[in-house]
Amino acid sequence: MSEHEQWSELGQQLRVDSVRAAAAAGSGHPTSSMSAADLMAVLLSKYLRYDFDRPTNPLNDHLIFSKGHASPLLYSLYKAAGAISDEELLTFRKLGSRLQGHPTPEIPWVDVATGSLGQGLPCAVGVALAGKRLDRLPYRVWVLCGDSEMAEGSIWEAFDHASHEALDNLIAIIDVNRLGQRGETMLGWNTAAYVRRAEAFGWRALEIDGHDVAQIDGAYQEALAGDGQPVAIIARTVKGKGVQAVENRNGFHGKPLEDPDAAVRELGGLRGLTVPATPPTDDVEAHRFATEDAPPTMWDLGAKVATRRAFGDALTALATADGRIVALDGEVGNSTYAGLFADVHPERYFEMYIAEQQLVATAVGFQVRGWVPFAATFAAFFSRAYDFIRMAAVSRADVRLVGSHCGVSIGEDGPSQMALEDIAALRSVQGSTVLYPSCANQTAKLVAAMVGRPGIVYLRTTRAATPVLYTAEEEFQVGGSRVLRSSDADEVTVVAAGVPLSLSVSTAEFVSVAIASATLAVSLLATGAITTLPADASAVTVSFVTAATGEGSLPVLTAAVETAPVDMAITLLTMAA
Ligand SMILES: Cc1ncc(C[n+]2csc(CCOP(=O)(O)OP(=O)(O)O)c2C)c(N)n1
Repeated sequence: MSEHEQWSELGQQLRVDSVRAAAAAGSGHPTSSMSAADLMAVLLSKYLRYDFDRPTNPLNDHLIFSKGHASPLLYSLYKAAGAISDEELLTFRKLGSRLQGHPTPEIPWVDVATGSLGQGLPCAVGVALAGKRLDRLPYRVWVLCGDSEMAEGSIWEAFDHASHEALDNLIAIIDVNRLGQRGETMLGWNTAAYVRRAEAFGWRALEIDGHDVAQIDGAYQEALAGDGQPVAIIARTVKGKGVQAVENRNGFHGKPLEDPDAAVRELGGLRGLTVPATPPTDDVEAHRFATEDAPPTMWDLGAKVATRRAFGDALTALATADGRIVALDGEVGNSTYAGLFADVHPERYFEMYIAEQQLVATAVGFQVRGWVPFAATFAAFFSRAYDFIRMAAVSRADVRLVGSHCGVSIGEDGPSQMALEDIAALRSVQGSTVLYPSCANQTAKLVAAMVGRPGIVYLRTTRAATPVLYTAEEEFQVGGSRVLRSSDADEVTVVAAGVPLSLSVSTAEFVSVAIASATLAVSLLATGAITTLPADASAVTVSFVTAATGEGSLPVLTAAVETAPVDMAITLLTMAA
């Protein structure tokens, strides 16, 4: 059998196995798998450098299915590579199987969870960028995209960044099968339009017939030219290719084939081909950044320092001693103070411009390769990347996010710049940690704690300078709380963090004196690290309480809140007065 015939045979096997997997599951996306089978057959047979026995090999290529619903194809490829058995393939989508409906890194050869379309390519940009500027290794990043998926804005953030960073180690294979979920895609088979768009974004575009193995081979060969440009292979394909009942027909997306046995016969029956991928052989080690001891950052009690500034100083010092730490920012580094990091560690700093989805996706890509990314922007703007954060949690990614300008205290900039929902939004992400430091010394301690903490770890920082409340020697336990001050006369407990805590501190002195007639005194319980409500916050949760006096009259208490219950605060204060 000629090489080309072998590739075509493998393509048919991948189709057969995709049909069988979906049939066994009673669900799945066989037709989306069948269109890209030949593209994957040639990739596995000749181009993918991958050691399936050692997925952590730093030299391995990366293969990311941005169209994650084509998981039957990916798992069939794993079977063809000898990585999983036929028996396991048929556990697809069953409870307890690692072969879930959409790929996740529970499978050792999967880098990032996909299935929310428009995310695989941006994450791949992160991996490819790590290859170029951090690891400095010759691995390539291959990405399979759907054509309907190309309507996602995040795809074009990825295109933009990949060419800006000259990622010629990135190859996007676009499976232009004309159909999406409910019908024809925006561009149908107008492959020329994809070519023009890719080229306009600074990519090299190669247009091919995605079922002609010779053309596929030629395109992959050309894609490896390494001329400073990322490559888009625009492959015209047929959805459901090989089975007449579904081929190029609408209405069969995301459904197992009605007669899988007939389909397998039509595809030429079962095959037992095993095509082990070629493991990488380069003799080169991943780059490591030089480190040196750095004194921890600290501030004097009572000094006024914004926690965003403390974050910038603390991270910069930590990175001097820890070469794994990298920083990214969404074109606001002079506001978040991530820019301080850029001044000292320019090689490990990444300007992501105003592209928050790509900002988070790049961080996810970096951690795939073991780097420790801190991604910063205004806290409010992480909401633009919320689905990337949600999917990063599905990936079990270790990503540190730092959002500045949180809460109403940013004042005159107005609500468009204020993060008000961020505590609730980030805390509801599975396995997340939300940190809200109250002073500079505490910020430094929490930034250090973020380095080794798994999952999505979010630090919200404040624009305004607030007093240093804790000494640099104090230690903080994530999830803990402590009593800042209290007395036997206390009737109310104020639980607060961040700006509300510093306001409460100044208010507490005033309240206990000013309304002594009402015998109200306040004890302060500070939560430096909000993970859940602190177990010892048995009293009342009030975000913050400010007091104001009317001239010559009794004190007027006003409750102001950032994210917590206004009614509760007002009721509490009314009762007290
Ligand atoms: C962000 C997002 N929106 C919608 C979906 C639902 N969905 C799953 S597959 C699909 C169609 C994808 O079409 P295409 O990218 O052309 O891939 P094909 O299946 O045709 O290969 C849609 C809309 C999704 N998974 N993610």
